[in-house]
Amino acid sequence: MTLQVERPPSSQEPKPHTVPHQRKWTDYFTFCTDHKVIGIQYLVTSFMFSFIGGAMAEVMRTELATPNPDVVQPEFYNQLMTLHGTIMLFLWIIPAGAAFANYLIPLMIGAEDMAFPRLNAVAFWMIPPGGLLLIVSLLIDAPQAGWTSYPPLSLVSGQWGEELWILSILTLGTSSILGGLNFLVTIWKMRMPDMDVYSMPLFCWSMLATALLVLIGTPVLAAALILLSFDLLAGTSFFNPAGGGDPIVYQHMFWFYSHPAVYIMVLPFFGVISEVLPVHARKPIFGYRAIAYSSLAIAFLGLIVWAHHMFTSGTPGWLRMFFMATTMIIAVPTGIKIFGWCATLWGGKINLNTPMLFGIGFISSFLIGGLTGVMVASVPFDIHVHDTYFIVGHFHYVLFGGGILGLYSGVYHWFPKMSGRMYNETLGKIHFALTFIGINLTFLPMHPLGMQGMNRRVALYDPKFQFLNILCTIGAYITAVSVLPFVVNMVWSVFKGKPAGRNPWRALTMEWQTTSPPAIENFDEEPILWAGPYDYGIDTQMLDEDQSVDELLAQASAEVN
Ligand code: HEM
Ligand SMILES: [Cu+2]
Repeated sequence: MTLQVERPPSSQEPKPHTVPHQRKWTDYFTFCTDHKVIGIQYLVTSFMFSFIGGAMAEVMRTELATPNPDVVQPEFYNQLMTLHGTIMLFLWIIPAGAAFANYLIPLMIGAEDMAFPRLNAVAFWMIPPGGLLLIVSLLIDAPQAGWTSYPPLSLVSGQWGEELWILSILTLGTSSILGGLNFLVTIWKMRMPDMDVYSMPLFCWSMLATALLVLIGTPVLAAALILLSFDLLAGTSFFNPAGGGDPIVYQHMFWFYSHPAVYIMVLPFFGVISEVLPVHARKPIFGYRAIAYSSLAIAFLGLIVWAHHMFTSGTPGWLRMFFMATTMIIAVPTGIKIFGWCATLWGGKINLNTPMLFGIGFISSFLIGGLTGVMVASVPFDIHVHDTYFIVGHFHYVLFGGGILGLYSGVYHWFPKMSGRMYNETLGKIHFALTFIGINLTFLPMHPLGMQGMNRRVALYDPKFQFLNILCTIGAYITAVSVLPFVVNMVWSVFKGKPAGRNPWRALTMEWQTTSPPAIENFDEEPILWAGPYDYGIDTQMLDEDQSVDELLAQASAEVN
């Protein structure tokens, strides 16, 4: 079924180049409006922050290797815990999703740039100062109330650290809203003339759903944080029970954003996986429309389940039943996706290269996180494991499995496109093996720990939990070491990797039709849509030599439909 797909001959003359063909390296440090530069700026910046957030995790895990606070003091542990969570979410995984969206969406839909290129650059340039506010807080007085910043704790645990945290999240949230707006308009308005929504790659569908969530959810978080800021600085009592305020209202507003935020974090990578698997299994994606619609279904359901984070916050029983049921229903569209991915692999000519290994690792880890998610959606079980390590294990499987492994898969898959060179396959496989062993060793033992009652967000614990904690810590060290082959591979290959050519994977989506890396104006010739994004198996070589492009197009589209 596989074939060598080549771009059909074009009748159009190449466009004359009025601007230089490629970017200079210095452009990456400027307010550049090219979506490809911005995509790479997002990607590199987010990885820089991941090293900081990751180092914090390693210090925490070192502290947790023993039951006593002998490495860091409890107060500093709380600060590390808060900053680690915040950095990993708001400065790694969310910007990394935006990185792919920026780089890929215009290329995938045959556009020259995003709808609002300047706004795009503004959105990126809000991230470094947003991150800096957090890092600076370490020098003054870092926040300690966790990434959720629940009042009243956040109102009594250090004013300036908390305020810097709020300012940081407001900055990063604004960046995210501007980005989301841009993705939405770009996907809707900038598609090349013949591309209807059903010939759009699935990554675009997943970004459509993500952008909707960002636009609906993030402003609510911003409102909550502004009110919290008033309580903190101006002595109001929106959430402060001491002055008659209601801290539960904060929880509602916070989770109205933060539950959907889980999907803001993982949906882009669901999209990435839907691109990677068919290419490296040489098969059309199974259930294109089902996967496309399931992104929208996940987005919708994601917006109505927030109070499952509040089962133990005094939520009345009848209301808990509603949130329990709707939460469990999310398993349906998620299951549809997982089923579609597995069916795509089924009987495919699977090439077990690095993007594919991370893709399969993604499916298995996300499955574990999803299953423990259904467990905690059940009210009685959640009451038992609330605020224990079971939760920490669960959400790290979701975020590492559903997020970071998908991110790595995408990084390797599009590395040839972005850099014009191939990465080293052996180093890639070592990276995968260490990461996969590392994260499972770190996060699997957390489930029994939580069931036995080990509290989360604490630096000290009962000595009977030590053995499993040592396993977690060893796993965390292995995960840390796994970053080395990755960084070496990326840096070395950017300069020395062997040239990749336009389309090393013989993929069918539009971004592979142009040079690697793409020229400044993306396509040197007007791109043409001559097959659906996943039409592996349609043999374009059988078309006659003397056919015109129009005939070719007509025939190709007849075969697609
Ligand atoms: C080597 C990898 C990692 C290790 C060893 C690690 C370790 C930890 C530890 C020890 C905690 C504190 C748990 C507690 O005291 O309750 C924690 C919390 C957290 N981690 Fe990670 N983590 C890792 C990767 C990640 C990633 C990739 C993400 C997200 C993309 C993430 C997001 C979070 C969040 C949101 C929290 C909760 C913070 C809070 O409760 O305020 N972590 N992690
Ligand atoms: Cu949730």
